[in-house]
Formats: sequence, C-alpha cells, structure tokens
Amino acid sequence: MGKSKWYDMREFLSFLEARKDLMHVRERVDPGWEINGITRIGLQERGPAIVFHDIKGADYPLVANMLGADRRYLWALGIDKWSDFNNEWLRRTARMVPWRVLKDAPCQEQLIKGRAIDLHRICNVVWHQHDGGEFPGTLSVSVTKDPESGVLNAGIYRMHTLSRNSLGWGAPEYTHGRQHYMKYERLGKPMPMAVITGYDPTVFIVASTRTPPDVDEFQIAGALRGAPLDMVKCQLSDIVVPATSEWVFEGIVRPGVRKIEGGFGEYTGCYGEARSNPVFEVQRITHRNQPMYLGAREQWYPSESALSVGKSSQAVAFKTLRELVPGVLDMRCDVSYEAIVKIDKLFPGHPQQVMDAVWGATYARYKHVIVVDKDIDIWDYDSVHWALSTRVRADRDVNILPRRAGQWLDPAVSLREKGWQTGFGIDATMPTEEYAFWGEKPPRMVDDPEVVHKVMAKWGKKLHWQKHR
Ligand SMILES: Cc1cc2nc3c(=O)[nH]c(=O)nc-3n(C[C@H](O)[C@H](O)[C@H](O)COP(=O)(O)O)c2cc1C
Ligand SMILES: [Mn+2]
Repeated sequence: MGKSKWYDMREFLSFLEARKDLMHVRERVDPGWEINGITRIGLQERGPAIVFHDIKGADYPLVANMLGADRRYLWALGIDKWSDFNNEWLRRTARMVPWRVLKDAPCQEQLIKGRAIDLHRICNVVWHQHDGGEFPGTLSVSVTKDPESGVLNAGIYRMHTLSRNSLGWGAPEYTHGRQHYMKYERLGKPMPMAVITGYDPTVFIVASTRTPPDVDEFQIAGALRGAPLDMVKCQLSDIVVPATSEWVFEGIVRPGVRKIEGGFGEYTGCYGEARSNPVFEVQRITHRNQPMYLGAREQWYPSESALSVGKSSQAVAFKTLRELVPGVLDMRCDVSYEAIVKIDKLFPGHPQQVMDAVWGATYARYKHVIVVDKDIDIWDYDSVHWALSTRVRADRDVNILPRRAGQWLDPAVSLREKGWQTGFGIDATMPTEEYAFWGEKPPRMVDDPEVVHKVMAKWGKKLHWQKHR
C-alpha cells in the first residue's frame, strides 16, 4: 500500500483523501487553542491527517498530523509493515541518489518581500497551552551549507516567532544545522539559511533523521523514493531546496546574536524550557500558488514526531549496528529512548556487545537497550514482556553504564545534570551459556510448530476467528 515516489505534498494528501484518511476543518478555528486540542485528540486516537482551512488571524491553510499515525508513515514510503521497515530502508539507502537542479520551480511562483513579510499572517499556531508563543517552526526544515565542505544539511528544529520577520532558532549544539552555524560564527559571517515547509513526505522523514555528520539528507530522500529529488536554487543564496515545497523562507542567522525562544511542549510530554538561541531573520519568502503550511503538534508517544524522528533514526541505527555486530536481525525504537534489538545469539557476551554498540554508535539517543532472542516478536510488546519476565535474572542480566551523554530534554534528569544519562541494558536472551557451563540443555520451548502446521492443514478453514486476524 502507498508508494515511495511522490511529486509533492499535494499528491500525498490526495492519496489520503482517496483512502478517507484526511479531514477538512472548514469552520473558523482559533489558533490559540482549537488546533492544539483537535491535533492532540487526533494523535492520541490515531485519527486522520487534518487540513485547517480557516484560521483566525492567518491567511493560509495549515496541514497537521500528516504522518501522525503508523499507517500513513508506512504509506509514505510504500512499506507494508514495520517488520519489513529496517531491511527495506537498508536496501534502498545502500546507494545515495543525488538531486538535480531545475531552472523554474513551483515553490517560486509567488514572492513576498520587504515590509510585506508578516510571519503572524502565515502561521500563528500555539501548539500547546503554555508555549512561549507562536511556533510556525515545527515541521519547517532548516537547509544550510557547511562553509568548509559545501555539504548541504536538512534538519527540523523548533522555531518561535519573535517579530514579523524573525524567529528564535532552536537548534542545539549537537545538531548539524547548529554546527554549520558555529563554523560561520567563527568566521564572523552571517549564515545563509532557507527554511521550507510543505514537501513530499520523504523530505519530512529524512529531515528528522539522525545521520552521521556530512550526510546530505536530500540524497537519502532520493534513495528512499528511488528517484532524484528536483531542487531549485534560492533567490538570495546558493542554497538549493526541493522544487515542489509549498513555502520557502530565505534569510540569514547573524553571528553573536541570541534571543530567548521557547518554552515549548516537547516530544517528551513535558515543556522544554526557554533558551537563549540564535535568530533567523527572514529576508524573502517564496511560495506556490494557493500554498498550504505544514506543522505538527509535538507530544508524548503516540505522536507525529515520535514516528518521524523515531523510526528513521531507528533504521539508521540498525544499519550502523549491522556493520558493527554479527547476528543482528531487527530493531524497534518507539518510545524515544528505548531500543529493542533482536539477535541470533552466537556467543557469550553477544547481547552485551549489542548494548555497547548501541551506546557507542548513536549519540545520546537510546539510554535503554533490551536484547532478545530470534524467537521473540519485537513488533509485539507482549512477546518482549514475556522475554523480560521469563529469561532475565536481574543480578546477572542488567547492565548499568553511568555517565553517558543524554538528551537535553529528558525529564528523568534534573536541570543540574542536563545532558547526562545512565545506560541501562537488559539481556533478555535465554542464558544458554550458563546451561552450557553446567553441561545442561536449555529447556525445550513449548511452541509445537509441527502440530500447528498439521492442524492448520486440516482445520485452517474451519477456524472462523482466523479471518479476523
Ligand atoms: C516536529 C519535530 C520537531 C523537532 N524539533 C527539534 C528541535 O527543536 N531541536 C532539535 O534538536 N531537534 C528537533 N527535532 C529532531 C531533529 O529534526 C532531528 O534530530 C534531526 O536529525 C536533526 O537534523 P540534523 O541531524 O541534520 O541536525 C524535531 C523533529 C520533529 C519531527
Ligand atoms: Mn544532518
């Protein structure tokens, strides 16, 4: 179901419309609370994508919850089920696909410049009750260029409207966009930046993917969609952006300038505090005819950001893990900081090597690692819990690794220790090495596959409940 190559966001929305998975809100809504509440309930209940057509004080429609349910995320990539996802990602991204540059592009059909720029009239949503203000930058992708290598970066970082033409830019030091800025700042030069919203869903996915440094996310998008992305050069800089974007905001981030942005409701389910951050000055806006803005309400799992950041980062971590450790079969990371890894256990200490590799090869991401055997279905939490309760002895199987880099927003850590975490690994595999040491065999599993097979052959059609599965 679904497919991987979309021309633009509109094509994906039409697909959702045909699947009855798109809701139009045509009544006038208040950007201070109604969009917050409707998207909140929609995410929680895994409802449809939503278009808000008439927002008080704004002149343009807003799309929300676009990838805010598992089915839509998988449709966007044309993948049927999560158990295919990691391997399919690996297969498609074995080779990057460079983009190509067009002369004319839909995203430059219309122009807003100078005193006509007013961010409040473009997107004025307050996504959570106690946010510091309007946050148009939730699914806005910051596109920057490394001043040394020339490599392009695309990352999603929160942005807070501070005036008609400026935004607080919430990119922390560990992000690639901020690292580009740090280089410009050392050179004492303003950093050119383009911010885009409303793009084909693969752009959404790659811009929220944690990759190693010096990776051009648009080339991953090309690999995922199996065709180069069409790009166009910006009007004020030599940065290129996806040609079918609905909105392009061009501008600069000046060295040495900081303003307070935030707080903001975050993916942890807690408010992230206000911070002193660089400022994006918008100098020019281009957009398509009848443009649609794209945004997201961040919240605890289930949420759109948990899916978009979580799943793609999971695939990249899986790829790295496979290069480091043998016998890694699959990996699941839904709830922010937890990685569940399925292995074909080959030697004593294998699960612990997996934990070390997860902690060492991904920056500050997965503080909790659970390793299970190949007979466990990691896409069924009951099965994982089963392994945890029947294969673990805490004094032997729990590994604690103190003082690791952690996520700044992790509410389990007080402000005093921000950025630090403790690694916690559970070896939930059968302790086969212990049985072997004592010359014993591990207990035989009660699964009786031969009997199941025989019964299915004889009884399969008569087991009425089966059709409901
Ligand atoms: C809706 C949404 C909001 C996000 N906001 C932020 C943010 O404010 N700060 C941040 O560091 N990452 C944020 N992320 C996660 C980054 O997009 C992700 O870590 C990405 O890898 C960053 O790109 P980079 O690795 O090229 O720096 C957000 C992701 C989504 C989907
Ligand atoms: Mn990057």
